[in-house]
Amino acid sequence: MIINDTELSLNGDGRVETTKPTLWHCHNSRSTRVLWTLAEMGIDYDLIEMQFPPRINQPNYKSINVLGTVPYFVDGQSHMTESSATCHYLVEKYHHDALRIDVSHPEYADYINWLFMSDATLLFPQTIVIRYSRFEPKERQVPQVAEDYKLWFWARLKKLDQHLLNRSYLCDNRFTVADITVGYALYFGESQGLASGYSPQVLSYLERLKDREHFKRIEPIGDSKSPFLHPELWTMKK
Ligand SMILES: N[C@@H](CCC(=O)N[C@@H](CS)C(=O)NCC(=O)O)C(=O)O
Repeated sequence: MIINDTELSLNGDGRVETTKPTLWHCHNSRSTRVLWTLAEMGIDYDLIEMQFPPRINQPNYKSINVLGTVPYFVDGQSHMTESSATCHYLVEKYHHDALRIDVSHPEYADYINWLFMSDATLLFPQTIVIRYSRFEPKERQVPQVAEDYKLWFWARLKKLDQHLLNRSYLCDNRFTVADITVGYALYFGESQGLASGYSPQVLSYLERLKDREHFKRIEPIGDSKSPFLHPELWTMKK
């Protein structure tokens, strides 16, 4: 259910309290990973939609999440700020075997490697590209840095290129949260105009993921508050 976070209260330690698993989300941001996982799992949750960047646009957000970033996720006493870790937490905590790989499985190391790689290696360089080509005011943009990190991102896709030559999904021949976390990094890159560096097998993998019913359902959530889609909402440069 979509709620307003003014409906939530803080406990004695100043931490926000929720009655259900609750996600703070901005359209197209990394919180998409968590939203997609919640949808695939079919569990009940609350959602707070915000305008990006929330540290500027969402009143009091930093009193809930001191980093001011998305996602922010609360489940009982658990408070999380890392998107891929939150997906991992969800499938473990709720024993969602269809989306997880067990530690005893021969591909477990691969699985956990993809989960970590999805943000540290595949998403991080993209944030440098968009910061120095779009987010910063014109006089602070650095085309050389943006170009270098675009090439850096494309080079880091080599392992995925190889891996997908004879596979439809990353692990155990089936869709798991590793596909959600890596798939989101590819989806974000595509939305930022970086898909021209994707190999044919990466492009068809991304199409396969975007064709999932749950992804199609969650993808538009919060789009009316997106400054990427509605540039008049852009406040980062003020
Ligand atoms: N490593 C974190 C990064 C979280 C993060 O930096 N999120 C971005 C959106 S994708 C954000 O909130 N940026 C706004 C800001 O830095 O103010 C994760 O995987 O969730």
